[in-house]
Amino acid sequence: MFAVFVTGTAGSGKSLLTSKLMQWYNDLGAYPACLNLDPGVVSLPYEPDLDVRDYIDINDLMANHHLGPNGSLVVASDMIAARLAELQNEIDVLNPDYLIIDTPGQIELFAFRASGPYFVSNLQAEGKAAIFAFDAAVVSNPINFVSISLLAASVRLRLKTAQINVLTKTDLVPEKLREILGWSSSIASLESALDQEKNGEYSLLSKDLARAIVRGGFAHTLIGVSGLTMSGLVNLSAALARILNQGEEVTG
Ligand SMILES: Nc1nc2c(ncn2[C@@H]2O[C@H](COP(=O)(O)OP(=O)(O)O)[C@@H](O)[C@H]2O)c(=O)[nH]1
Ligand SMILES: [Mg+2]
Repeated sequence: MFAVFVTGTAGSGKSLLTSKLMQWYNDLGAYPACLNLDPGVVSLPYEPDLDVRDYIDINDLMANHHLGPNGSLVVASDMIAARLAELQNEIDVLNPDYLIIDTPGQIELFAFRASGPYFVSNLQAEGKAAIFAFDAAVVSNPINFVSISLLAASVRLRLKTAQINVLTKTDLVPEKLREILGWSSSIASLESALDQEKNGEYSLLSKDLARAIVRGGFAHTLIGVSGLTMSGLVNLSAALARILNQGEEVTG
């Protein structure tokens, strides 16, 4: 089994991408399964095969521990690691080719508390990869692009696993798409976009950060995908196969 963690900021398209990866691998003839790790999610664009909400009930936490919605989400996230053994049993029974793991809406609950990195390192799988979603609607401005790139690098440092950076919602930015992808593959084009920013102080600061990200080896060409049209899924699954299985897709 190969495990794919789908991470990114709230609303960046993680859950829709999870559902499309399921569809993609099903269409290939492989056996994918999906795990929802978001204890607070109300509705999902897919039917999870495994669901942390079966183990942790946010409403119970709020009622029994006198917590508000945010406090209960924090406690719930911390409880996820404690339920890993039970989840692992359920995963082993299903024994899928690919386990697609949709992570909590708020990235800090997964990546920046203890339980997410614990879960990533202790889940038993033949290969593991993380996807980090760059929301095209957010990163169409070069300063935002640098800011989200920093967050992606930070998640990489926390999860300590191979990571693929993906540009989601490409269908929303048809005119800007080539330019945004260009920023991810060429520091010169990112710097020239930052030069055109009106605020000189933030332009300079962003350029320094962008260079540090490149120097640190955190900059990778983004793979553009759309959860609406499924464009780019072929490139994403090829990139995942390179990390997980020496380039081989599992086709059933
Ligand atoms: N146009 C478009 N909308 C998207 C795409 N991916 C997600 N969305 C929308 O963006 C919103 C947030 O997506 P969701 O998958 O729930 O994000 P999550 O919070 O990261 O799980 C939803 O309204 C989705 O329908 C995409 O590729 N294209
Ligand atoms: Mg979601």
